Amino acid sequence: MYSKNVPSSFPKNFLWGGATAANQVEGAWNIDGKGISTAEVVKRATSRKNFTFNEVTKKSLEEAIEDTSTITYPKRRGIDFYHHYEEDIRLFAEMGFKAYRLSIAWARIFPNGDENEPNEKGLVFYDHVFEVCKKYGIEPVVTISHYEMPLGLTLKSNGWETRETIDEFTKLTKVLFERYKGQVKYWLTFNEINAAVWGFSGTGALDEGLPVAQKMQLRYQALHHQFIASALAVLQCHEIDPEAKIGSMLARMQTYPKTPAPSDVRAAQLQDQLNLFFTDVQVRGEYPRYMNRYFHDNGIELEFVTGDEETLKQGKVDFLSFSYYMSTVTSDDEDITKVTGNFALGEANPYLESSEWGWQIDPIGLRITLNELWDRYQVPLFIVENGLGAIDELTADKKIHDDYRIDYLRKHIVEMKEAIKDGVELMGYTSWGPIDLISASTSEMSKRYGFIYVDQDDEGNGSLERIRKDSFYWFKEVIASNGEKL
Ligand code: BGP
Repeated sequence: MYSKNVPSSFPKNFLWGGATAANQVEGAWNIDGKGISTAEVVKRATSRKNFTFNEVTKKSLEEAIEDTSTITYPKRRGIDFYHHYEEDIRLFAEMGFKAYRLSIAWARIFPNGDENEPNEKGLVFYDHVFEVCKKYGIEPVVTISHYEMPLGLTLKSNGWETRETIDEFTKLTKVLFERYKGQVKYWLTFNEINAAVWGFSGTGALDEGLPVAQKMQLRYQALHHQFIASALAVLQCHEIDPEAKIGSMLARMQTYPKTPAPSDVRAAQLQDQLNLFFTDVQVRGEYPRYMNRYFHDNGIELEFVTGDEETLKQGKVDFLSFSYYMSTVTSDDEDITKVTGNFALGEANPYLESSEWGWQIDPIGLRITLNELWDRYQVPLFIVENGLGAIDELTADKKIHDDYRIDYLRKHIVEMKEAIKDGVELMGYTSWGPIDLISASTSEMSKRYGFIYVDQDDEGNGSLERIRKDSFYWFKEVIASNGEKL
């Protein structure tokens, strides 16, 4: 539609806020009836470049079940949000948050995954969290499964490898939609749905020792089960609470060709297709054709049952959310088994700087991505993760001067504004880890993203005191001015 009006900035009802995940903040891993989750058997990394994220084997799992250490398994302790949520949400409100993205610990609701009745104490915890959000006028944005599931389902059905897990998920989502109807307006089904093809943290399935082809066969089949579970959740959600909106969530990585050589450009195009495949299914409601060739070439044969195609068609999402941290460079066809952490780092881009963890910082890439996603799908977009993981220094007078974080966020917000002027429909922005939390890829505490510092080290020592960083005051101004004062 032609119009002379070019939007000048962020829409009035823009959802500014922050995002966390249950297994990275809650702690309280074994109280009030909660069962152990898959995230809680992932060991802490021994070095900064060592991503332990998907490194779970049959043997390490057995050890983890025996071991009650929260030092070896930091996601069991988080930052004790379970007992600090009132204080933490009050701090979010002080910054002016309009939205808070959080996730549900599935094992708090169904401790083993396969019970008939939910654990009431788990549901009550989220009742309280949503009540506090409401008190401050903060809209909860709830991820149903963020890199975890009850470990019981790994032991029983190898996580998402088996189709029965769809029923367990559907049981969970029904309980959630009915219980929180009217309180939660925005739902996301799976965090970074593409994590399924990266291994354990996405699938909850052990696949060590399998030849690559079989491993990928298992992961793509597990993903198919998640697609169906997600589509069924969309249908359920619309039926139970017609006011609610439910979206997909993708780890978006913009890929550039290493050179203008057409073969490199084609390699980058394939990478991009392999990244957008997930949202092609969830937004458009069917598998894209390019995947037929990819599956064929890689010896992958998916099992569909009658009705699956129809379910995908019916269960299209209302909006598309995504995380954006970096871009990548490629010169060759993607080998997805290369991914060890939560992202494939790709090749070095000489035009970009990197974080200490090697993530290449690319604000303009965010504008490119926003344009691409909008052009491709024409559904509202929501950036639900973005931020800089960095080592922060607490000064003697208890300050954190994190101008590097402000710089990162500012540059990304500037590009978001440009994309809005380009015509992109953007609903909101929840930056990752508004309060310091346990890293997903390495389980470190010292990789911090927050506006709020948490006094805890990698071994779990510290008072857990919450301290406002310089970025806290900066982000408060950003929200108060609706993105005008950067
Ligand atoms: C995403 C995850 C988050 C989060 C973030 C930062 O992949 O959805 O859970 O942690 O990345 O990653 P990390 O914690 O590894 O720095």
